Amino acid sequence: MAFIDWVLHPTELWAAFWFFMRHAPPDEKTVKLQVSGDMKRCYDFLEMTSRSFAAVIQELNPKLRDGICLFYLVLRGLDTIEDDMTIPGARKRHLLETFHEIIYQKGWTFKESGPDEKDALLLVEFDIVINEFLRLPTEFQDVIADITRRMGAGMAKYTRARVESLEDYNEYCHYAAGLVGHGLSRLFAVSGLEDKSVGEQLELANSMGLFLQKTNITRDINEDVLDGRCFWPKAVWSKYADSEEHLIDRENRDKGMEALNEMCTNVLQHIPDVLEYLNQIQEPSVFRFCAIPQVMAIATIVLCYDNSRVLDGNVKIRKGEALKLISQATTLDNVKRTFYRYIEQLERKNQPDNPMHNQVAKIIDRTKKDIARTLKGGAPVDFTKEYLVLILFFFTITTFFYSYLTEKSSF
Ligand code: D9A
Repeated sequence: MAFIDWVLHPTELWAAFWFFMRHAPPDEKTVKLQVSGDMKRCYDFLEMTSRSFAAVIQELNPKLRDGICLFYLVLRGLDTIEDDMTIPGARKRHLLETFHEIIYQKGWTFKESGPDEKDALLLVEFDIVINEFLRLPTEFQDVIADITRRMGAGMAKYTRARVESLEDYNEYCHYAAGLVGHGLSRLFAVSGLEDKSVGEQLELANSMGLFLQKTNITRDINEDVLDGRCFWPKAVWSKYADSEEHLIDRENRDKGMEALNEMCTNVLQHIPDVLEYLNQIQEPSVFRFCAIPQVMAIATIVLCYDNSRVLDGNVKIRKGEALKLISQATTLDNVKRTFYRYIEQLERKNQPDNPMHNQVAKIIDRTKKDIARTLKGGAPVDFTKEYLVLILFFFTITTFFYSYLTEKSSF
């Protein structure tokens, strides 16, 4: 992150300072220290697959931590096989459809991953994950195996089917992410840390997955098309382009932007379910585990809206912004304030001449009303601007005063 970014975003500088104070080694080490042998190796894998998210999983309540760590690694294993374009179709479908049995096979490993698979090592040493999976309480194993079976079958279907309609799009995202929301919600309930109704409200849990998955699919269009795959539903992009390549083509940029904005609008429809899901969660470490990816997603989708850079390459939110989001994802009210702030940012980006303007304006109004109605103290007021003016004011005063003093002393 460039120096200017920190100067322009002082609140993120503070958040970064707070984050590193809280996460300075050796505290993370203490967690690993408490686990040994294969489970320690599993936390190493977790760090390798996603550093930032690994920290959030390691802060989970001990009743859930190992179970969710292993669920994450089983899903990452399945994902690595699905993403691997070097595995022949029939072999890949067989692996995806039987992965829910493979996780019970002691000693199973997989050494056929393609050279570009970043999590290939996880599959090479997957026998270690299986050892620890088999040590989990059976009710945890049952949930993980059930979700792995249904996700594997869904992914196998879409290895030979394309995402044509909006229904296909919702179905594919259900298999790839909605089921993760289902599985986690059932583990939260099984652990006794959350009410059992959380494990039953699966429509809300599904939306938690769809909001994240659709944000990633919308953001990664350039990378996916260049890799020869596309998860944007044809029913959407074919209105604006003759092919996936034409969609990201600079020659066709205006139409490409209309497609991008329609995809962003599709993601925003899941916001009410996301906030209602988070409203159920009582246990603080579970709340943060659920809230952090969601606030990252709202920041990312607002960044993608009407942003031509998405069609040219990978856009990401600033590191400082991510740390600020993590530091503020502590309570439901704070998360609502974060959503409100980004919805206001979206409102500033939503130009009247944008074909999606009216649809997005409706979602903005409804979301602001919902949040203002349920938030203590009503609609949040964003003091950042005032804060900046204040800083500037003091800066000028002190420089003026300093130059006056130095001048006086030189006489
Ligand atoms: C999640 Cl166990 C994911 N996915 C994520 C991460 O969050 C969700 C994969 C496995 C698990 C959990 C997640 C977290 C908390 C509650 C959830 C939930 O539901 C109630 O899933 C719906 O992205 C992957 C899917 C979206 C496919 C589900 C967050 C994560 N973020 C990465 C950044 C990124 O863009 O991948 O992994 C990271 O921080 O490195």
